[in-house]
Amino acid sequence: FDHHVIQEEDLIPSLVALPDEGQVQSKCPLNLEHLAHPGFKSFPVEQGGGWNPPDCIPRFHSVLVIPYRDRPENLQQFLAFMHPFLQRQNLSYDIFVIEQAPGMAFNRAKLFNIGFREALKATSEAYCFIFHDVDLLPMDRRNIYACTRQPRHMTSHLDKFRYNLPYPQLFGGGIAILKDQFQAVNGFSNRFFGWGGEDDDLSQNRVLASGYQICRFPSDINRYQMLSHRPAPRMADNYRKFKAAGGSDHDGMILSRDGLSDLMYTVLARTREELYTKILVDLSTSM
Ligand code: NGS
Repeated sequence: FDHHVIQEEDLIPSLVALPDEGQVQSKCPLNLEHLAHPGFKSFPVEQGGGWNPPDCIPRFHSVLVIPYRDRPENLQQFLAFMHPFLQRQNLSYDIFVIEQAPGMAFNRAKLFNIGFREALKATSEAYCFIFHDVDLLPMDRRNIYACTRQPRHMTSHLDKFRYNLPYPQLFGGGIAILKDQFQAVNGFSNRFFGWGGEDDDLSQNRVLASGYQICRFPSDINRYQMLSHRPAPRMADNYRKFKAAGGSDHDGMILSRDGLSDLMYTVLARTREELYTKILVDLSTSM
């Protein structure tokens, strides 16, 4: 993306034709440069957190998957911010919050895998997935939450790092990836508990190792604000796991048996909340 305006041809359109409701509707404009008008009011969201533009046919549909535990203030702020943000982009979208039940260390990557599985069961429209942390808010309205041809790292320039990219291969925070691409790399690893490593494993050992490239929008568009919270405990072991997986998976061994293919979990509750669909899961049924 050497141009600083995102073009429609950069993005993957929705493949699903919306049902004709007897109205003559035109396609929603991709008016990213005109999103700044101040009078925008958000529209009511369907129970469960889904939304479609009321007066035009959306060009894009996105499923947002948010792994979650114990951060109610962050979740409220995230939802209050994201609904109007996504609506302004004329997207059709669904928001799934995957909550890990108490007990084990947090497993962000496995919660993403579960969100992917559950969203595919719940909505036939799912083809573009945004795997996103609850504590990051996009600061530029041109940062369109749709999928690109190649997997995209979205959250590259954070206020916390004075809008510098910490290292070029970073793939943490928020990414956009097509369903087929995510399936082709067997999703995330399920083996990273606690902070760190799972995103490096996805980018280095899976996405790049499978021949995809990683793209980013320009740095002025990829700016994010990080919400405050207690820091997560870092796991010393995760760096070793990430390196170990990279060392031996070129024959596809680890890739093919760790990820969507061996994903096990128990759904404790599915709730259509006012602003999102919540899926509470127990991870202790397997590794
Ligand atoms: C690396 C972690 C990544 C993490 C990145 C950025 O060290 O998971 O730092 O963290 N990798 C390992 O632990 C192997 S940040 O600077 O955003 O706090 O995403």
